[in-house]
Amino acid sequence: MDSVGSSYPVGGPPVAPAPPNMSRPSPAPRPGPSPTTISAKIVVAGGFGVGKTTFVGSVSEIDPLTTEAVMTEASAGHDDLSATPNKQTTTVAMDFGRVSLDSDLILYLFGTPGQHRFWFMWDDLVRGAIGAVVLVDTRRLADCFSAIDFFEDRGLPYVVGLNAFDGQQAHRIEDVREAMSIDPSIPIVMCDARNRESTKQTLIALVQHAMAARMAAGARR
Ligand SMILES: Nc1nc2c(ncn2[C@@H]2O[C@H](COP(=O)(O)OP(=O)(O)OP(=O)(O)O)[C@@H](O)[C@H]2O)c(=O)[nH]1
Ligand SMILES: [Mg+2]
Repeated sequence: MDSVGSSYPVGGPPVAPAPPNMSRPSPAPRPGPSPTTISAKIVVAGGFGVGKTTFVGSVSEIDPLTTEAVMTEASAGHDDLSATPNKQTTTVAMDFGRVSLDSDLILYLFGTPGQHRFWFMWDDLVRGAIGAVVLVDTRRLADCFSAIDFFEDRGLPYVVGLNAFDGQQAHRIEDVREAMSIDPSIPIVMCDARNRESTKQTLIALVQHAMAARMAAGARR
C-alpha cells in the first residue's frame, strides 16, 4: 500500500546538497607578515619638484601608486621649472609605496604633492606617521623653508635629505644647516632620490631618529 500523504519519491526525501564551500578542501595558509612584524607610516615631503615621487618610486618594492598630472601651459607663471626643465608631470594628491627595511619592519611611504595649492592635503597625509623625510634641492634652498616649518610646527620627527641633482651637491651639510637654521639634533643626509640604496639609507636615518625621539619623549614623562 502506498504511504498516504507523502509526495516524496521512493527512497525518502531528497538530501540537500552540501553548501559548495563545505565540500572543498580548506585553503593552504597564505604566507603573511609574522606576528612580530611592525609597520610604520613615513611621509616624503618637500617643495615643488625636489624629487619626492622619484624617491618613493626608487625605493618601493611594489609598483608605486602615483597621482601624476601632465603639466600644461596653464601652470606657467605658477610653477618654476627653471631647475627641472625636463619635468613634465606633477603630483596632484600623493605617492604611495612600500619597503621592507628588515624582515620585521615594513614602511609605508606617502609622498606629498609639492605645489602650494595642494598643501591643504598635507595635514591628512601626515596623520599617523612616525616621521618625515624632507627633501631639499640645494640649488634652491629658499623653496624648502615652508616644508621644514610645517614639520617643526607639528612636532613630527623629520630628517632632511639633500637630493643631489646631477650628482652635485651645491652646498656642504653644515652650510645648509646654518643657512636654514636647522637644529643640530635634526639629521641632515645627502641622498640621490633615483638610487634605491641611497633612499633606503635616508629612511634608516629617519627611523633611527624617530625612535630616538620617541624614547626621549617617553623618558621625559
Ligand atoms: N638629476 C636628477 N634628477 C632628479 C633627481 N630626482 C628627481 N629628478 C628629476 O627631477 C624631476 C622632478 O622629480 P619628481 O620626483 O617628479 O619631483 P616631485 O618632488 O615629486 O615633484 P612634485 O610632485 O611636482 O612636487 C623629474 O624630472 C626627475 O626625473 C635627482 O636626484 N637627480
Ligand atoms: Mg611628486
